[in-house]
Amino acid sequence: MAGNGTHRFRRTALTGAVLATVLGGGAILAACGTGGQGGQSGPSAAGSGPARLSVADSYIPLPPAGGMAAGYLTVRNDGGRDELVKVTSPGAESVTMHRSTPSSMEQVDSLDVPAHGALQFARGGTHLMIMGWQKAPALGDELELDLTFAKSGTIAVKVPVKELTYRPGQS
Ligand SMILES: [Cu+2]
Repeated sequence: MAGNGTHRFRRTALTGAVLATVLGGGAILAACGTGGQGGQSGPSAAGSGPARLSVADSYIPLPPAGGMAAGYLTVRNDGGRDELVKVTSPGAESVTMHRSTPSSMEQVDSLDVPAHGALQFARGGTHLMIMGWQKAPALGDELELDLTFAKSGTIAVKVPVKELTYRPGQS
């Protein structure tokens, strides 16, 4: 019974919204900004649902002299927004998130995973810095990275060590 009432109310609200659009485009944006009118906005808005994450194209180019290595991967998201807040590895002392700037790079504390989008690490852009390897990396090794997200918890991925010149899409 209550459900029916809600449905009917929604339909009425929608009709009103369409009418407002026809009458003047600005009205809708203004309504979104204030929020909460009639108790119908908020939780069901696009992009606010749970994040649905998967990790693809992960690799670590073999560092020339062991020691410090970079790591790259793509976090895909078929749901609402999330945030990568920490990366650790059982096989390395420290993993940090870096962003390249035109002249150098800077460490960042978190990285946005946009709703229905992707967080992409790539050469010359956002990357991981992996230091203090327990065992010097070699071609064909895999390093576990534990990616912790603000909402989705921790996702563990096994990242392969590839040739220094490797790019995703090559084998
Ligand atoms: Cu860096």
